Amino acid sequence: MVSDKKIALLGLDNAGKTSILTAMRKKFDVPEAVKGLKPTKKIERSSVTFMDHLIYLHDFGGQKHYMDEYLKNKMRYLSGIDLLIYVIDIQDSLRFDSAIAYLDEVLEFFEENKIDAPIVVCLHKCDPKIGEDPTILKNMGIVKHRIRPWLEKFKMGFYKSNIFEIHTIIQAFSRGISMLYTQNEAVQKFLLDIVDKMENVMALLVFEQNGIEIGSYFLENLTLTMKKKILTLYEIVQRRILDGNMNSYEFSDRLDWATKVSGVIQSFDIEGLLFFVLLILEEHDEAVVIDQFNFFEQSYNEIYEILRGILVDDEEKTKQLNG
Ligand SMILES: Nc1nc2c(ncn2[C@@H]2O[C@H](COP(=O)(O)OP(=O)(O)O)[C@@H](O)[C@H]2O)c(=O)[nH]1
Ligand SMILES: [Mg+2]
Repeated sequence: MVSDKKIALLGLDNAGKTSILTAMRKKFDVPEAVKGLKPTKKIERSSVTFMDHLIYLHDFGGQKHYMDEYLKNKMRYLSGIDLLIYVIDIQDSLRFDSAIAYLDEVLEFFEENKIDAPIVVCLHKCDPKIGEDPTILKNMGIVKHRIRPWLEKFKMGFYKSNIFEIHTIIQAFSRGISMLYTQNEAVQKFLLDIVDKMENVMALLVFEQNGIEIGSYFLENLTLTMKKKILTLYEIVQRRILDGNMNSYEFSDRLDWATKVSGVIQSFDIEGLLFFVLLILEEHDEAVVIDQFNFFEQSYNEIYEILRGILVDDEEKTKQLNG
């Protein structure tokens, strides 16, 4: 049984919703059946596959008359949502009031109807060149501050995104989607446990085959540039083991001119789905690195079982696998 999840993408018009969906479509496989839908009028539907789940994306048009209609018929449009992705144009400070009022209305509805969906807030159009711009930083501060009261009531995360760096969008979606699967907490806990027992770990990341992050650990104080470099390295070595038909690949590289690292990527084939685990160690003498890699290798069985656990997230599947 495939369990479908309903993901809603909401925000004012011009926030960037359709662009985000387009970016996701490029990245993920879209079943033929849902291609060729009409452009954003009321709700544009699309879907992506994540692990063995088909996830529907609903792009609610953000124009005023459509918004009013959703808000009038909230039950119809908003019930049954498993994950809300709310997009705010972080450059458009003149419309923060309306953007936040719209989100408030939706979340009040969730609250009244006990809809316990996690929420991803995309601080969108945070373009590569303006991420550190004082105006943009101030805008982000304002938006976060205004939304903050909801943090007590919902699982919620803020993510900077822009369409020029697709990984920012993938990351926001991944985090949101991973919040849908409680088992991911097991992955996260495992990562932290093992990092605790090791030395020199700079990053430990788990991805599924579409590039969706299942769990991650980054050493505190890593700069954004270093994290980006690690994610780029991930893409390169993942491609390398796929192209080379390998299960595992060890490498060395630099995160910047001063920081050398050693890394290993290992793939896991679980029920026909591929998962990748990437470990990045701060450079050390070879014996120490080998020792750490060996230690890490001993946990592969456990990783396998935990990842398998993610796939088995309904009773029927449990029975199917056990029987
Ligand atoms: N600078 C910038 N522009 C963006 C970004 N994402 C979307 N846009 C632009 O914002 C406009 C509105 O985007 P669209 O996806 O149609 O918004 P929607 O109404 O929410 O679906 C378009 O001109 C996009 O090219 C982004 O990350 N940065
Ligand atoms: Mg649109």
